Amino acid sequence: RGGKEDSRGALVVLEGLDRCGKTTQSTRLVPNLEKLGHSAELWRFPDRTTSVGQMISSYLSNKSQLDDHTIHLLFSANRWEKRSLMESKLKSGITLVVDRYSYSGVAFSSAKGLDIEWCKAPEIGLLAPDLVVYLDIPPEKAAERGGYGGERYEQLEFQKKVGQNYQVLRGPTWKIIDACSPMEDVEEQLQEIVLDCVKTCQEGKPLSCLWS
Ligand code: Z5A
Repeated sequence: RGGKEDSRGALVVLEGLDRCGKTTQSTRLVPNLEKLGHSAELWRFPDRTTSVGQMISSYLSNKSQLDDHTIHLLFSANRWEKRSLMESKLKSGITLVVDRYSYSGVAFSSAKGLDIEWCKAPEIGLLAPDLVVYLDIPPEKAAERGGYGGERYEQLEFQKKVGQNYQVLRGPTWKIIDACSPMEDVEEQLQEIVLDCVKTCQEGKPLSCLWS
């Protein structure tokens, strides 16, 4: 393997606590990649546009109540419903920059007290990211940023537990960026790491599945 015929786009995931800057950075990264001649798309989970996504959105904005296990499985289903599209986009050479993925699923649900292995199980078989960039911010700092407190989960104690769970999930494909640095510095570091990953995927790195 590794020939030109195996060239593909990269699956890049941004993770981190609420308000760490994922939206800011992912919306800068995609046009930056395009300017450098790479095809790229911005995705985010939850994808609130699907019917499953609308159930999730209603739950997050406290308009509906769901059992913790049920909402966990809905978040997972929301990724499964996009899996085949994700694979075909990657194989057609498009790099996907994904704002939150399975790690959010596990870190948030296990912060409610659900067993971490139980939380990981429904994610098995989804595509494994080539790169996970964790935008690292202390929960207290994140809380100082605008708009905190509107949705479910946007509470300091809860975010602290989520941060601890993320640490447990860290693996060899993870890179950590200090999310308290100025936006432009984060942008520059992110671009450099991602370009490296895009190159490896163009050279034919095979796709793999979670949890690997
Ligand atoms: N969730 C789950 O439980 N299970 C799952 O499987 C998934 C998700 C996928 C909704 O996610 C919730 O769903 C989320 C996890 C859970 N709950 N929480 N918490 P979401 O992605 O839709 O929402 P979010 O995480 O709350 O994203 P956000 O509010 O959009 O935050 P962000 O994208 O990380 O940050 P931002 O909007 O780019 O920036 C926030 C503010 O900080 C803004 O004013 C910026 O101008 C400012 N900012 C950004 N960068 C900087 C720097 N470097 N310096 C200073 N200020 C900055």
